Amino acid sequence: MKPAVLVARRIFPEAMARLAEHFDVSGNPDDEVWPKEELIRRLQGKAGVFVTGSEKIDAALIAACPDLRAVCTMAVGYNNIDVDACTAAGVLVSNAPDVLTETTADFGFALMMAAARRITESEHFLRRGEWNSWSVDMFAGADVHGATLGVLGMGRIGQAIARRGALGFGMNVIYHNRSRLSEADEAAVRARYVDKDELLETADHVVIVVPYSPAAHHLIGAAELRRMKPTATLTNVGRGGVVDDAALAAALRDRTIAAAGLDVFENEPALHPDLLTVPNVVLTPHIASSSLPTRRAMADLAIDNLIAVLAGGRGARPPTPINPQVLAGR
Ligand code: 8YV
Repeated sequence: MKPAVLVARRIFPEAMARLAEHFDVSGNPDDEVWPKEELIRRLQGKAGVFVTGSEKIDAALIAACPDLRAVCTMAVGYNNIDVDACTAAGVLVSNAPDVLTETTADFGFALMMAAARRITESEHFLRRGEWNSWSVDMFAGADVHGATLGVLGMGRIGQAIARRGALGFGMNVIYHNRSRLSEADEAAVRARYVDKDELLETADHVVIVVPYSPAAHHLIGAAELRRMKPTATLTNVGRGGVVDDAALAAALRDRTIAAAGLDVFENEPALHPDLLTVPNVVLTPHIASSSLPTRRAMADLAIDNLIAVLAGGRGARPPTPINPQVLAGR
């Protein structure tokens, strides 16, 4: 008998077909996540669950789903999963790193450039039919080439953004991270470590790629925004909640900083209403990893993990486990 697996949200038909080769699979046909009670009900008798970045897999859910042995997310971020509760219950958790690094870095760079060069703001001006003549400072923005790029959060995606800045755009790259890179890694991405205040005060463009954790909540708030140059931009492709969205909207309105590019939000998919009224922010709906090949690779990696844990036989190792210690107990 094949192990039973639940797919908590609509995914590609090809991914469902691949799962069906190995599992007795049932899925959510919709993009909406199920309410918690319904998710728990549907998880009864399931050995594995395929999730994305939004379903709350908390201690209560784990306690209510005693058959569960694997929680595999197609996201790299896993702040929606209580890993400690999973570990205590012997449930393997995996995420999907690496496969989305370059795509997400491309998008982060694009958002930063769009904010710096005022691309969506000027497009809206065109769409409103307001372009009547040339003017010397029309939508004059900030340069990206040769500017100072400050990367906050120097994991895989941060390093990929730093490389783009240094090698592609001749930027002076500084970074801040909980831990410093090795000398060799710093040399590879041509980035110099600074403290957070120096990064905020010196960068022309700050790009945030910090995962969410309670310690990172509002890492950037009103006080941090005041440290930045009035000509600077702030881009966030990490996680909502790392930036205080109300404080950022106020800083954009008051021109404390020049512009922002945001792909992630505190209460997404709901946006802070003030962000919708300031013109100098580029807003996208959490799509930084969304190229088709990358989303397919993310889904495949989650499936690889499910197969290894639930159908791989003795000794099969999931490729990207978060809590591999639970495997030792099996
Ligand atoms: C996902 C992300 O699109 O991987 C992550 O952590 O934020 C995005 O790439 C999202 O979480 C859905 O899986």
